[in-house]
Amino acid sequence: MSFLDDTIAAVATPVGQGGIGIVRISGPEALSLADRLFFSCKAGRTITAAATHSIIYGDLRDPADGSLVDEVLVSVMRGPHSYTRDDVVEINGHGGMMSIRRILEIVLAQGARLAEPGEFTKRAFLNGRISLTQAEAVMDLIAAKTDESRRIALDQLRGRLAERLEALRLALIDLCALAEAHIDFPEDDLGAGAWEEMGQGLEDIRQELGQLSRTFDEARFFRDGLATAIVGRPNVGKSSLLNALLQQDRAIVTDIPGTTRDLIEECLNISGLPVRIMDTAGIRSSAGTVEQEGIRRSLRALEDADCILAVFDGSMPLNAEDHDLIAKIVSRRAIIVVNKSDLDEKICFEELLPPHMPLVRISTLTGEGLDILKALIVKTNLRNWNEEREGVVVTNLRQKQAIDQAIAALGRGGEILRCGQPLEILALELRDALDHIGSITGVITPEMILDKIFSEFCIGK
Ligand SMILES: Nc1nc2c(ncn2[C@@H]2O[C@H](COP(=O)(O)OP(=O)(O)OP(=O)(O)O)[C@@H](O)[C@H]2O)c(=O)[nH]1
Ligand SMILES: [Mg+2]
Repeated sequence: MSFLDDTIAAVATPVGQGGIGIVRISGPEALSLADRLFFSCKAGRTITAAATHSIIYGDLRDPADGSLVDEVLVSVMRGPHSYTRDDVVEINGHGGMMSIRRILEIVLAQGARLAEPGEFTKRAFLNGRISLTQAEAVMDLIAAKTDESRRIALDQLRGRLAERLEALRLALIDLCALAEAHIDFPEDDLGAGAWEEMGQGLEDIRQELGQLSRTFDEARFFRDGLATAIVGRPNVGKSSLLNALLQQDRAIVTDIPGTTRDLIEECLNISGLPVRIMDTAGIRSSAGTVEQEGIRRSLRALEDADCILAVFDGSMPLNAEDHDLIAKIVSRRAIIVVNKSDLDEKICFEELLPPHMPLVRISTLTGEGLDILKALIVKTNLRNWNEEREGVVVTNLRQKQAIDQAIAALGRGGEILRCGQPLEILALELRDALDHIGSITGVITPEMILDKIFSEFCIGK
């Protein structure tokens, strides 16, 4: 449930020690509530009387006993020119965990309700300041792992996706109105040309949505990261590869096969592409209970990965386990990594491995080939990105699914037109497509979905 008429508060800065800590308050009581705690050194200076977008300095005291809680700067932003469009007060205190918690306590004791995760942004959306895609972009911006991810989130925050979708929605409303007018006044003959035009209009919108939907294939990596699993039989150098890519001694490396037991996941920035790289337990058949569980996790990581780095030991001939791995990855997006290039190569890998797969020779020991591998990870996974990155892209699964549902409804609508079926059925499909597009920007989005979206936000945002 969303309440819009009460006053909410939360700590807006990260937990821990910092130069300052901020308690944010939003709602009709924000100014008067903060005033009961605030004492300016200049007599008579109050938050309620302060100009909007001003900052005032003073003491914060607990009204219960008059004790000093902190020295603060208070920012005053009156609605509608604020983040939530309600009155907003931000209390900037010294950034210690105890003192900022104490400030929140006395704010809550004055009657503010502790904000739910994302509730400030939810209010900005419900009060009509931003669209739902913009609200989602706020979270993406906060979570952005690379500069390119930040740029994409910012683009969405500025409303580019919402604008594009709104234009398509308005075009669709026109078509819908035309169909519905003809249902109401069938005697007004529109002529064959009008129906053709309508069919074309539908198709144009469907094509544009299709183009948007396709950008998700690659754009999603910038939001969620490219899930990349390093797999291979024991001792080929998977953990050494993880360490070399991270340039840190993260995973244990030994010459004993079966060293890694658990998944190790780390984040890597390769030319702006956020990569979630996973080191896995070496896959083999003879293994003890603990290792078997590790191998089960390796196989699952292999299944779920967007991209697989299949590692082989270049100094050894291929064995049965290597061949098993090749069978598992042959139809997947994978890069063959032949490691230990500092040693003599025993076989010709090009002849034994699937020819369609990119292959790179590396040595985690000398660092040879690592740059080529990184470039290959980008090239294999971002095939269309150069053309797509300047346009509007979709990074969020919820948005992509709604677009696909709209595309399906428009496809059915086109078919109905072509077969000359009743316009009532066409109008239903068009309404369906409209609902799906509207749900993306939040023109119509069920409360349940809103709750789910905002619950993934952090507290205080
Ligand atoms: N000569 C040479 N040895 C390497 C290279 N990379 C790894 N090794 C050695 O290979 C052995 C195994 O390395 P790991 O990184 O632990 O191999 P792994 O694939 O993670 O092994 P498991 O965790 O058991 O599956 C260690 O002794 C490494 O020092 C390389 O490029 N050249
Ligand atoms: Mg290992």
